[in-house]
Amino acid sequence: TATFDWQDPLGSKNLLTSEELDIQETAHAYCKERLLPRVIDAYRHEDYEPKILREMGELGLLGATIPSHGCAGVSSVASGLIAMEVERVDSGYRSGMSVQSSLVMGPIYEHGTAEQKDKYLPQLCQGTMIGCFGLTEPNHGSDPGAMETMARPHPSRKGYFTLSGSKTWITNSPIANLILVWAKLESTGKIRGFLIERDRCPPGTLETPAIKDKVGLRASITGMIQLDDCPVPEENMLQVEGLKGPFSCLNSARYGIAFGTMGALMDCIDRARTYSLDRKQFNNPLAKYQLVQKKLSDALSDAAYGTLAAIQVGRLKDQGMVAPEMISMIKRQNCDRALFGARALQEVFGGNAVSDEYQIGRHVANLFVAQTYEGQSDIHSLIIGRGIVGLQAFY
Ligand code: TGC
Ligand code: FAD
Repeated sequence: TATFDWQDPLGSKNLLTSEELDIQETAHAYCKERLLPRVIDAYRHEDYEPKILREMGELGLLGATIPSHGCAGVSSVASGLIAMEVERVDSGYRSGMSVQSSLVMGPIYEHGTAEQKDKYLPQLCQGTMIGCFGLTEPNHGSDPGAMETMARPHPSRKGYFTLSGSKTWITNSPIANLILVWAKLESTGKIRGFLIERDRCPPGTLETPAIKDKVGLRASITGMIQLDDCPVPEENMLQVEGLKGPFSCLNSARYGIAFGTMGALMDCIDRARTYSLDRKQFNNPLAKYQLVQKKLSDALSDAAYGTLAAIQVGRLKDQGMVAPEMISMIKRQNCDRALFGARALQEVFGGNAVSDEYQIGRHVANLFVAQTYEGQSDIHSLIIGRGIVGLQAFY
């Protein structure tokens, strides 16, 4: 008979190929040796080192599902396992990687011209160029279709547009060289994607101030994008029209979050298990008490179910059989359960949970953000609800 392995309770490793297991091992070793030692200081000081993306690039972790331009061309499940290992350390590090991979390289690969792919993908893949994805605006978050950022024909330069408007809560924007902005074309009212190269922007037309003093995701860098008649050549437009442009890429990014949050939850379980075995009250280790075991059981069951669901959806994704509602289901469920589990396990640490040395509070604060960005959980409830009854409840 098989023995129960709490680190892989439902035997999900049986569903992985040897290549996927190797990729997970490579990512795990990097995260443990290079990211984990940095994270407490990075989180304390809101310090994101851009060289992290270069390190990830060297290991082939960026844009990993893309099969060309120097990228690794691995399965969706393998990319999910990378997200899981990175988020086991910190959601902020996964966030920086997700944006680069799914939200900048993804749209260029899916909707870019051959010239755009050749120009940007190799540098993005190596992490020598950093990208960001600007969809959310100060007045339009859950409802990006109502965006105000506008692209107009340049008044004097033929073949150019000017972009005006502002985006907020944009991961990587203060350090990005390549800024993907979704804006409405004034002539058609249709949403288009524009690749803005920071170096080519005249002074005063592009600002990307950082948003400081965050209470979560402090190990990633977040900022605004402020555009004031910023000139962008027509050749830097993506070849897709409408909201399906940003949303087609969000499917991959949301998939990465669904898988990644299971890494954060597993780290909470691991830390709470160790702590509860070491810490004694009333002459017994905390781990001996039923209420503590229930918290561990609940969280581990959620992590096991969430991981299996993410593997299944990844397999369907690679067969071209994934519906957006499936992605919404695992994004919502895994974020909600990871946040719930992390919050319950925080209690196991008692007062020590308040010290950042125990690392549990960091996951709780981060997982609130994971539940919020790329469609807050209630928004995903409505996407799933629309899939069930065929009626949309957004407006
Ligand atoms: P709706 O009418 O539903 O759709 C408009 C068009 O878009 C298409 N579409 C999709 N296509 C592919 N995949 C999807 N998941 C899609 N969802 C929608 C749809 O087919 C339609 O196409 P067409 O050709 O018919 O025009 O649009 P709506 O305006 O009613 O949308 C409502 C809603 C709520 C579903 C949507 O706006 C939504 O999901 N809101 C959440 C906002 C969001 O996710 N923002 C993400 C910002 S980026 C971010 O957070 C990055 S954090 C990164 C990090 O640090 O890790
Ligand atoms: P709102 O849309 O104002 O929603 C507030 C609340 O109202 C939510 O609980 C929501 O579920 C609820 N709500 C809204 N509409 C409805 C409705 N119809 N029915 C029921 N409830 C509703 N965006 C980017 O474009 N790029 C990025 O790189 C990026 N990175 C981010 C990084 C961080 C750290 C954070 C915090 C956010 C980031 N975002 C990014 C923005 C993120 O996607 C938005 O915060 C998110 O989409 C929610 O939008 P909002 O904050 O404007 O909330």
